[in-house]
Amino acid sequence: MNYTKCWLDYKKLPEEKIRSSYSHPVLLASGEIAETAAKEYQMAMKEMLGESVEVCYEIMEEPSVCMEVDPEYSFPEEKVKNQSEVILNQSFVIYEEEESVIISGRTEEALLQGVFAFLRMVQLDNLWENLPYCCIPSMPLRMMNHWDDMDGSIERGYSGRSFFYDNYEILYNDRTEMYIRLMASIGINAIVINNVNVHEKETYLITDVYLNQVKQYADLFARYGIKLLMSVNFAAPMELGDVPVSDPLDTEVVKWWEKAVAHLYEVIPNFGGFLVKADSEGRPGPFTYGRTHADGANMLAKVLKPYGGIVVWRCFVYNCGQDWRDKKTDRARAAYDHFMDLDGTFDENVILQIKNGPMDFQVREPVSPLFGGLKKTNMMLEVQIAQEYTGQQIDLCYLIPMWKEILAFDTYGEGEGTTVDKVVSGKTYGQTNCGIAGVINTGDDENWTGNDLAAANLYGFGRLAMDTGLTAEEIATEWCRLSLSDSDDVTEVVTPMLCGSWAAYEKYNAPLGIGWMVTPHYHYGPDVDGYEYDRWGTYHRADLHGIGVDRTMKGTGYVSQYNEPWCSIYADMEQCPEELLLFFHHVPYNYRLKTGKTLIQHIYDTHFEGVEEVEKMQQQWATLKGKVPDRAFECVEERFERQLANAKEWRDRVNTYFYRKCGIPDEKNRKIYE
Ligand code: GCV
Repeated sequence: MNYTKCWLDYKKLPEEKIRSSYSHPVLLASGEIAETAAKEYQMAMKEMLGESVEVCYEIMEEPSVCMEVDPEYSFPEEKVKNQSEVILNQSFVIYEEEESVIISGRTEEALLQGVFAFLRMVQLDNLWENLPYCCIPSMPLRMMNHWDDMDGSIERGYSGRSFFYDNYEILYNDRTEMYIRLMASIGINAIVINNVNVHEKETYLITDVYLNQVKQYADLFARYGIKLLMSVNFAAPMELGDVPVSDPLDTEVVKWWEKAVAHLYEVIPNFGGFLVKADSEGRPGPFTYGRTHADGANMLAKVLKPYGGIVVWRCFVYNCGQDWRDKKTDRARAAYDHFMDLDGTFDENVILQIKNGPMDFQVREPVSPLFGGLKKTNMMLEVQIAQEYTGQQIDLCYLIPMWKEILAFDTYGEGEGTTVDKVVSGKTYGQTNCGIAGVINTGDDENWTGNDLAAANLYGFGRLAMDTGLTAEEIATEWCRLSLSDSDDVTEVVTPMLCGSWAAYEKYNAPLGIGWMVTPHYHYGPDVDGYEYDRWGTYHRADLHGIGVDRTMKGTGYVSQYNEPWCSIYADMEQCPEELLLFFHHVPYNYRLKTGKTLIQHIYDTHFEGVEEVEKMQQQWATLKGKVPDRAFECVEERFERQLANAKEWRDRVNTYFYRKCGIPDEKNRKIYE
């Protein structure tokens, strides 16, 4: 085995923590997912008790752990209010009955989730204080997006190569099974197995060349209650068939898809659906034929509908051939401009997948205004677990605090309190085809995520999707105790380190929401003007007087895409949240921030502080030698060295850049290169 078990590396329980019921699992349910639940129980207990346990299929006299499916189970009144049947069918409860424990799920999928939760709590030693434990998942869909390419590379992958593909072959081995166990254990219920950028060769995934092997994945996923989905190329009828166009309203095109999908479901009856990146960064789409994204998505949706499939359609649509001289065209506006007018025109089995911000997973962005705009459309929030712009799993950047902020953002879509969390979970508008998707950060590295600490983001994504009420600290501590060490000495260092790492990263990165300033294409390390005169629409507009993009009504008008009061708040330099100041305004270097500091002094200070914070994290990590597994210790130690070098490079490049632009010296006379 050349991979770790991450948070499923169950440790032996101390004798005094073992209950006799643990040795007597009873399964009162049938079906392959229920069998998986029992198998997971056995595997975990073998480690935790140090001996194998037999599963019994009838009620026992002795105290037992009873796993059952009860479709009628009625959850407490206050918990089920406003919950859809879709969510309730994913819900479970764990309670004590005399000396036994009952794990009861409304469905087999829910039971499996209940068993994972039970095992987690036993391992964390907090089971009994939490009983009765009732879990009603926050998000109906909790989806992973892989950007794995079939040649075995991973677009924006920072932890080795794909464990799904190599050289246009599909891989299937014990690692695949470990992977799916990890996913199911954190509540994932849908996985897209290939990159959204589907190039010609990759389109063959939907053909007989690969379908039987894809079926093997789909069947494995299904045993864990997870649906398999696939990214498809909108021009597949042209690339694979002899149809001369991909016009969604062309009958030949529709027929091509109908045939392809009918065959797909013949081979894989439990197939989940398609993910589509269309008219974006060179990918084909309906625009070529003067059609809308609703025309494109609905065409596929109608074809998939008879089989129960869904279409997840990305809103990451913008002009990537922009002229930097043009100050009116604003990439930030693009998603809203393209999709807002289509609200209410998408079929029921279409979900729009919307990136958290209007640009592209920067260290700081405002929340996409589409979440406050769309009301009659199924929506899904897309976040990036893979740390493309947030340190590439070299630098530590625990992203749960960022995602928590995004989920808690009040869109005012239906007045005060319409948070993103409520919108994408379906609570505001009553949708059930909705939820959250994460671009996954895994690869075939031994520890799955390159940096061992980056696995906290993976774990946290799933836990948050199941329960958005969990705090970033709770998730960090849980992950640390399950994956690194249960000792307080370790969690007391690791939890605050994780929780402060996004803020530290932001300090030495591009300032106050302006984003970018990264090395083009690679997106690691600084290059302040790297994208400034390029075609991607990602400008900071720094000159000798100031920096930032005017997105007010005098500028690009982007602020108008927000509901009030955000529109007015963002438009006003004095009221605009400072962490987003340069996203919304072109600000003079001598502008005074709320701290009393000038903008330029703030930039200098935060860049020095960022490096100091990395040095501190590095020193703290050094104290854990011998307290966490050696392999993890060494891996993270080496990453911190690289992070420190990166932070210094960011500090010096950014500070020098601005010093050269404005000529204003650092008030504290620290070293700024000239
Ligand atoms: C998969 C950014 C990334 C691309 C990615 C794209 C997307 O532009 O740099 O690698 O492509 O986002 O989300 O589609």
